[in-house]
Amino acid sequence: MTTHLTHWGAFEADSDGDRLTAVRPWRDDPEPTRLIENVASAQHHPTRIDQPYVRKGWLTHGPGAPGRGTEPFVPVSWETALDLLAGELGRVYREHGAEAVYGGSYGWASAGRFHHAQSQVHRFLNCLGGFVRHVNSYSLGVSEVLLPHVFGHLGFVLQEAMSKTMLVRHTELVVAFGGISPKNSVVSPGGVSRHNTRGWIGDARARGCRFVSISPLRDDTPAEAKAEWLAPLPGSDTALMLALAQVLDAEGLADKGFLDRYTVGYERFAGYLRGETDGIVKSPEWAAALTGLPAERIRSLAREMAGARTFVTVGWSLQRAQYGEQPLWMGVVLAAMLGQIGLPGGGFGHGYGSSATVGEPAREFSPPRFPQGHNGVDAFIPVARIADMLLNPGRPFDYNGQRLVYPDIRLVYWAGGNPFHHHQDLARLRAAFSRPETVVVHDPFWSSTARHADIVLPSTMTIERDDYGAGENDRVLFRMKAITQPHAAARDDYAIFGELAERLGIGKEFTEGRTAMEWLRHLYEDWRQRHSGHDLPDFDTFWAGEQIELPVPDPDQVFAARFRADPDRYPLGTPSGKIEIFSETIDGFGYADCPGHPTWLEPEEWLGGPAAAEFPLQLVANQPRSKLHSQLDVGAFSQSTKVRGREPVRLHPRDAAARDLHDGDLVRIHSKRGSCLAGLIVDDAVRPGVAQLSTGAWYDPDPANPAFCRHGNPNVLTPDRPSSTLSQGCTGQLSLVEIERYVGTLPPLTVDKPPVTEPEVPQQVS
Ligand SMILES: Nc1nc2c(c(=O)[nH]1)N[C@H]1C(S)=C(S)[C@@H](COP(=O)(O)OP(=O)(O)OC[C@H]3O[C@@H](n4cnc5c(=O)[nH]c(N)nc54)[C@H](O)[C@@H]3O)O[C@H]1N2
Ligand SMILES: Nc1nc2c(c(=O)[nH]1)N[C@H]1C(S)=C(S)[C@@H](COP(=O)(O)OP(=O)(O)OC[C@H]3O[C@@H](n4cnc5c(=O)[nH]c(N)nc54)[C@H](O)[C@@H]3O)O[C@H]1N2
Ligand SMILES: [Mo]
Repeated sequence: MTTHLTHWGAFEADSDGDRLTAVRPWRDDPEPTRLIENVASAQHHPTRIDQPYVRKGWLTHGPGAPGRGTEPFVPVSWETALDLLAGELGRVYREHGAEAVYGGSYGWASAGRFHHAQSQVHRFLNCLGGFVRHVNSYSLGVSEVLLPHVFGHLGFVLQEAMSKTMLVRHTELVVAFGGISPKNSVVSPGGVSRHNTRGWIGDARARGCRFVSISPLRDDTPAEAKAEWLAPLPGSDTALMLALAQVLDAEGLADKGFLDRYTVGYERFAGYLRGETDGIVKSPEWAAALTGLPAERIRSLAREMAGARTFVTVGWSLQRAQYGEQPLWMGVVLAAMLGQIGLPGGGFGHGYGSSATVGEPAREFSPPRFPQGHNGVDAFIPVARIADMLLNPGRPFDYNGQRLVYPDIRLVYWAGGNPFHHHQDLARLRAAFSRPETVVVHDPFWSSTARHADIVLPSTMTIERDDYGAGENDRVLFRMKAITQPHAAARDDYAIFGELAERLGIGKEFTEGRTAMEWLRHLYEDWRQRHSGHDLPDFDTFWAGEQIELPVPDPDQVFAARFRADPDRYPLGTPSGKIEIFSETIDGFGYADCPGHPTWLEPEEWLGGPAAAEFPLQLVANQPRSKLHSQLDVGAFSQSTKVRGREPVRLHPRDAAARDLHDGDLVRIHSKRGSCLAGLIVDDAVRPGVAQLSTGAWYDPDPANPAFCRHGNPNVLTPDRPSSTLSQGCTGQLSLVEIERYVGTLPPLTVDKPPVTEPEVPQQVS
């Protein structure tokens, strides 16, 4: 048995050289996940890319030929593919410069830190002169921009977060906005060694800690919490938090001492709470009308929070929405008013349950990394502005106090991500993807993005190559030795870039003369030397073993303890060094969609607004429980959750009955942007008025209508609307839809098979 690591956990496997013959969870994992079942079952699925392909029109007519996403692919040899691609890269860099190449290549790729596809493509393009990059993520697009203004860098909030051990020992009340999701906390970028969500929650509960889960889904918090479930209208959390704050303010429960010493701008904000600025007191009665929660429960909850060691956690999903700054900022303000930031088990957290990482104490140092080199291009976009950029070259836009301009992109290079999974309004994205002259994709699978490329190169999966990896903040570094040979003609991304680099005359810069195994040894030994005080095994010993534990200086980490002890010596990373309840900087930008303090702003698409008349259901497009994003959707565990082969959508019994819908029905979901098929599950764990359809079903567009997905990808429904001018983040989580029974013949899926191919044509002279 060989131990191996994925983003969703470690496993042990046997193989016959070609496929995994037995897979079981890593022996040290107390809460293994069924996601590991997807790996072996997907490895040789027909949707694995077996060899290089070029889109027919591109091959025949050259760069810029129309038909991307609809034409057949022509299989070509590696030699032909690499020659064509090297020629095209040379042309674009020569004729248009590095500013014409988008290499953001956002996406999770796979665990394993050397073969991390995004690092590989960045290093490669940097050797060619650089590329237009992205900043921020789909995960935390608002947090990354907002927190430095009001609380300190995101890394501070996540890496120095309160240890779960301290919640287990000290917390009396956890108030979790967005829940503490048992499905999401199985995952961490780079991997997870020991899953522990149910464990720590069960232990805290056994000691007497109470949990209040504020979320549209009852199962957003594990049963072990025995949580009280409050389900305000999705998108209304800011109103709820404001009312909690108003009670604290009005009843003298706000911690004045804390506010004076550690925050700025409370009085200005309190004027808004009290209705002095707009004539509206943000009372529980006011919030009851917006959230649908009883005013009395809001009032009593505020008093309970003030009377206990309380931990406020705001899930990442709340900021993946229009005006996503507001609930996050308001969560910080609420915790500040309670005055427990910096105390064991009290204060504020961001995303307990959003990732296995949050609440794991910081490691003394991170695992080795593959250097990405220097990017010679200044131009960038906030990651979720991809379609805007491709559709509007030269157009100015605002972001975080800056005025920027969209570059004119001729070539898009993607390795390790799937924009036709992650982006919103896929029909619009498809129109945007028709603009560049050339789109290149590396992927192990015929992902939706690979199907929208011109040059498609097959990558290996991690089980087919040697690597090592550890999750963000995870304390175990795993050896990830190849368990099988590569599928068909698939190659490592590193090998592909190495060959391209040779052809483009940058071979030495890119590879530095090393094979992949030589890189692993070099990076590891260099890292070991930098941490020589730590008795790390040499590379050969590590490679002969299986994993090593990384040192953790303070397992019982208390968030912001130093700041609390001495705010002058350990100021926060904000302009004032304190928590900014009012931000002069943000106020100075003058953005109507993000004022100078947390504010209730009514979203365009929520159940409390006029748009709900036409589309009366709130779609929650959250993360899938049976896979990571779109990865391995063809795998056994993911497939076992489908309803008649389509992605499941959950609806409350009341909403199903009102539409005469029944469990197991095929339904059509539609929004202002588009529509999709899905299979219905009727479930009272869903708040009335809410439809939950997770992301991840591979986009299977109707050939005549790209806005209709036959499989159930919610991103044909979601709007491509920025969170705000400040952050320009993704807002995929919430949108408005309607659902009806699907009548008519069921169109077969095509995305579970490889795309149409045509026999090899004679090689062109390029
Ligand atoms: N509506 C809505 N949309 C959302 C969200 C939401 O909440 N709602 N959430 C967003 C969030 S938080 C995120 S992070 C994104 C995730 O979006 P992505 O990270 O883009 O999604 P993945 O499916 O993980 O894409 C990874 C791709 O890399 C490929 N891959 C894996 N290993 C390798 C490798 O070694 N080499 C190469 N070349 N390729 C590899 C996989 O096959 C897959 O196609 O989605 C976002 N989209
Ligand atoms: N199994 C699995 N785990 C994953 C991932 C995956 O794809 N699969 N993806 C990983 C990634 S990349 C990320 S970024 C994290 C994301 O972590 P999160 O953002 O926390 O995950 P989501 O599942 O999108 O949302 C969590 C819950 O928030 C609730 N919610 C939605 N809108 C609102 C609202 O307005 N108010 C309140 N109170 N609650 C709301 C929804 O019911 C939803 O189930 O998850 C990670 N974990
Ligand atoms: Mo994410």
